[in-house]
Amino acid sequence: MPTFYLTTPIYYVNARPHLGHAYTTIAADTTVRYRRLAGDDTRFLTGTDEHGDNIARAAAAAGVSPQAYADEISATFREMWRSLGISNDDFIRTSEPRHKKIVQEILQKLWDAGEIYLGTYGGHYCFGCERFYTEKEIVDGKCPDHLRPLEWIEEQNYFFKMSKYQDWLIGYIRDHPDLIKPERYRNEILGFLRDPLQDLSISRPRARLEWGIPLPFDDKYVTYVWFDALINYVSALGDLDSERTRRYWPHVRHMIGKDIVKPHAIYWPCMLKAAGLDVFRELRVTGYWTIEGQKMSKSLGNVVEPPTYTTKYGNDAFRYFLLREMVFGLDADFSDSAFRTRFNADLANDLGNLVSRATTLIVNLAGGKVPDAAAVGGSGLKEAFERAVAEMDRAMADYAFHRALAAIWEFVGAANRYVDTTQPWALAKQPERRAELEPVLYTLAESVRLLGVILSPFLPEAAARIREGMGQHGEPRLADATWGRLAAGTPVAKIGGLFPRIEEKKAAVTAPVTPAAGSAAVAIADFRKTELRVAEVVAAEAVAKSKKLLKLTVSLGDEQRTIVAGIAEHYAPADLVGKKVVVVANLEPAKLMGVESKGMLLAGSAGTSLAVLTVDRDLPAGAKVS
Ligand code: ME8
Repeated sequence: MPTFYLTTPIYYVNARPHLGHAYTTIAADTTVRYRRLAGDDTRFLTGTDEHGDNIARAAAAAGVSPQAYADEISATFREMWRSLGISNDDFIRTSEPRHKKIVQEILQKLWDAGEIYLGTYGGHYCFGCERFYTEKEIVDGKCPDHLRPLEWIEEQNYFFKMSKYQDWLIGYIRDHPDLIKPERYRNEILGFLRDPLQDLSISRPRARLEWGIPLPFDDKYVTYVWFDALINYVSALGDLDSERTRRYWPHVRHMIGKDIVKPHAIYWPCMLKAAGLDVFRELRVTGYWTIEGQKMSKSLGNVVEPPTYTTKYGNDAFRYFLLREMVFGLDADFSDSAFRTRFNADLANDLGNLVSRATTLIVNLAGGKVPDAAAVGGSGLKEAFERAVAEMDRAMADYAFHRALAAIWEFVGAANRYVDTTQPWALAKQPERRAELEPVLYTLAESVRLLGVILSPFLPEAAARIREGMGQHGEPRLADATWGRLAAGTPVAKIGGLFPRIEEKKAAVTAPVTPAAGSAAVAIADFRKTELRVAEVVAAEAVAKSKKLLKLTVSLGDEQRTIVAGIAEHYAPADLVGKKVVVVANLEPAKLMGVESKGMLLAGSAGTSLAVLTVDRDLPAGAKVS
């Protein structure tokens, strides 16, 4: 049985949990739930990072002890994950004795092995980041993150001999191409490693900072917060030689945000190597969320906390949006309008509608029992399902949640089209065609049952409701996601209201996309000059040096063309391949960033949202649009 141990960052207890923390934790939760569904032996860890200057100062400002302060905020995180349905096996706090013990054990080991020495350090220090900055990193004498002046500090400190691991680390990253992903972060780290690596100051004098773990070999010092925090991933498993450590440590993977790549990709492997522990298997780095195009920050007052959405629309809707909207590793934007659009289109219309229609038909036309029939061969749904599962599996190995969901939604779309074309309600009215009805209803029931299995990592609550309505008991397993397993006679209940549509406020609907007043009327004859056609995207790639443009190769049935479209900020190339889009086919060719475009892709936009026009039933590539 494969073993899979995944961790999130442990979050600082100086801020309440927000959308960014929630995203990383939800993405990790989805991954672990997927591995569990596949039958792996999994372990999932999250927790809080509680030591250091920042916390000590925040506690002082609040007039409480650092421990009391940490207790309170740590509990907020724990409670937030519980309410969001996060399935972590453990929650580690760095102020716990079990953590302190392992940190001290590792420090002692490194000290005994001569990996640590006492030296003098002087440098530009940012109290916000709790770290020294190199000359290169400083911007106008200020911390690039906090934009506050840095302070020059000189003190005796203990150093970890990190510099001696530079060549080893470069070699290790080169030999393990999958260690750090996406690629851009791996390149960033290899780029950083072109400059000499410094030794790492791993202590802070207690005279300046009390709130930390004392060094076991000199208690006038406490451990530097990163040296302390990173060890949580090990300490949470127990003693270094415990059965649990031996079982899970060789399979550890870390998911983090792009802000903390350096400590994870540089300090941490060197620390592990020096301590004689295996290096993690994977470091997976997520992009950052902006809010309506702006950085999320307390000072801007735009920090999104999950309950704003989850109490109104449910945990699953929030999860779905985050997982579907962000291309893993790239930045993405959160906006209220994008949330509503996805909710209504994907969850209410596509999924909710399918599940409600299918179960209602089975209840009304088959007495609420799965009919005794085989699935309809040749409906294409079995194949559509198998394609979706294969693509979902590939995508999940890449942590490409958006691709996994897009693949599942291809299947949802196919199932909805199947209802439209077979029209079971009409079949039921024609006695001579009743024999066709039962296989159709079986096919629909099977489609819905399977969604209850494969959606479970992404939409755990909705998937559980689907399974319950479809008479499925026990934990779902990926092995059950095999077409045709649904037993005749299984009771089916109507599953309505999974995702009730969000009714748009008038203002939002009437926000003019194209100003109606003042736009000139076009004669029909003129409009007819525009040749609109359905085109299938066969390949898509980014246009070099352009943030906005994608180069698409589309098929118009009897010919292929290149079309350049300004949609790179809204679609990943992989999302477009296979889509049937609408293009203007008789436009004069134009060169965009050096690439000749023969035609134009049609898309709608409102504010920061953009959606490519597709056809809602299958049409062959090349079909005329009028
Ligand atoms: O850095 N978009 O903790 P932290 C996406 N304690 N993710 C975001 C985000 C945003 N706008 N803002 C924060 C620490 N995150 C250390 C970690 S690990 C041994 C110690 C997420 O509370 C993202 O995962 O500042 C980022 O890496 C993490 O929160 C930072 O959390």
